[in-house]
Amino acid sequence: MIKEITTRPFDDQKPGTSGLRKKVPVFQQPSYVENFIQSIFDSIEGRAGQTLIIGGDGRFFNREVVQTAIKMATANGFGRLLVGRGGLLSTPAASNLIRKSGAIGGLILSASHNPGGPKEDFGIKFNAANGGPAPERITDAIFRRSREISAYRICETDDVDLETTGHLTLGETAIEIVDPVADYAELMESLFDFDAIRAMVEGGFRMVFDAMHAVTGPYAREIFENRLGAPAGTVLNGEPLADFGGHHPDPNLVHARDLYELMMGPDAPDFGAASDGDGDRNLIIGKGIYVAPSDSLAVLAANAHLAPAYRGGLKGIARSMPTSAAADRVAERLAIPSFETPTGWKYFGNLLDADMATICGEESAGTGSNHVREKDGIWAVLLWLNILAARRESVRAVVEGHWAEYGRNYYARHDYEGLETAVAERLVGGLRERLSSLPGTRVGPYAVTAADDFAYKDPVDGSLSEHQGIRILFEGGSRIVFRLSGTGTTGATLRVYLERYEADRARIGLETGDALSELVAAADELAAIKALTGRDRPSVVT
Ligand code: VG1
Ligand code: CO
Repeated sequence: MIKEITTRPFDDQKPGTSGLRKKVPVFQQPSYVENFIQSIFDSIEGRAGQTLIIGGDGRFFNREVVQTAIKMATANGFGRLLVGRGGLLSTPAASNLIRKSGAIGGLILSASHNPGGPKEDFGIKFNAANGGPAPERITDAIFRRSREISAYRICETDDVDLETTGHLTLGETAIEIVDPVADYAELMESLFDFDAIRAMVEGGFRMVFDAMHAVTGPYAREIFENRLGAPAGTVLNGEPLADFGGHHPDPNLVHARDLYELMMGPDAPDFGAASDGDGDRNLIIGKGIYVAPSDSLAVLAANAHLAPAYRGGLKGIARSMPTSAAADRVAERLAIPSFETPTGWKYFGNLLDADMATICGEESAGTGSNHVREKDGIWAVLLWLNILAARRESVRAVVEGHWAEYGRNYYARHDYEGLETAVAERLVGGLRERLSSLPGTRVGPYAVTAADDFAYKDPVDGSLSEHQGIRILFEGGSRIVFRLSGTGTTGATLRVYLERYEADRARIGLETGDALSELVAAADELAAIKALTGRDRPSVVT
């Protein structure tokens, strides 16, 4: 029943920031999925007899690809497969299962915050034995393999029943259909003071969690409603749907607008949160106050010692380069190292494995710790809840207290989506050419102190990652970063990251838009965004 099927390579299977993401019809081409999965398997040394985790975020095409992955893993000699019931596993839950079961890796089927449906996005990501996204060395090998592949192996058999937990065997391979939530919920209970959070909830603290019809619904219900005693209905949009109810499962102020309006309204609950398609991002909104992800990272790091798992302190804090420097100020105060990595969680893996960093974060609403090797939406919500329970203060009081103590890094990201690739590349290329001439010049009120194309040398394995974004640094700690997205599926997305540091307590309460208006003008002056793209405003501001 194991067959070797002849195939021809595709030339576009290059993993981006987080796995291979394409439109569903691209993945539906004959043997497209099989080629990529075989290329992954061919890049895993010593896979014979090993354990592999398989699951995804439940989007359109998830079940079909789970079945293909099971049949191919069986034909490729894996000894044991752990598959989430219904084909579901959130990204952090998959990371946890890989670590807990001693698996050699896992296939996570997700396009994260991108929309789902027959004409929308799908994705496949490989995570390695540490539970983290495969490092560049492996994704490069997968891409190389995909360009020369000539055959794939698959077990021709009926589909496996994914709906009931239990054990079965296919050929030589043991398959377990596992409860996607149980191990993850247990891990969360081991990290946080659930008694204190429960007591806060029983004391009248009101929260809502918007699962955006994505994978976190079942996790959130089990953890917030069943284990922490929040009333039924705390979890909104809790049924995972193949098309996420027609929305983008992206927890930002555009796509989680209803939650935002609820939290800004007269009868707002104390705490609002949301997660994305695959459960690794988080949006945090207090009563009347949105918490920017970069601020959230800093606040979590500064207060992590209030949660049992981090009582002994942090080893270090890592942030992606475009993330604001607010977390660096916390690291400085704690006298621990801080790290600045390229965009994408894969760059945190070595720092976490080497115990050099404990908490990591990205401006794109991703925060996590050494408990797994992915960012983790529900973890971030629980750490916030644990901190609020310990401090007995509101989100607003905690955040404003943080600004008063450390100063405020005003921050926004402007995305220009769906640009022509050539135009976006010309814009970034133009900046790159002018980098060396910028220091010493002024842009509006800002004096440029440095400008570079960010490169990162991994302090653990010495690997070098170049061209990770254009940085223009100004006197006083403000800066603008330009980079192109590596997760989109149509055209190019330009991301412009704006940051202004304000130490003066009298000026930490401005509206973000007002605080950054001169920087926005400076970004256009530097990169000629309007002239080159013809856009007079960004598609999304977060
Ligand atoms: C985006 C974010 C990045 C994040 C990545 C994957 O990448 O900017 O911070 O790690 O998505 O997150 P890019 O290349 O489009 O800027 V997820 O939740 O989409 O897996
Ligand atoms: Co995600």
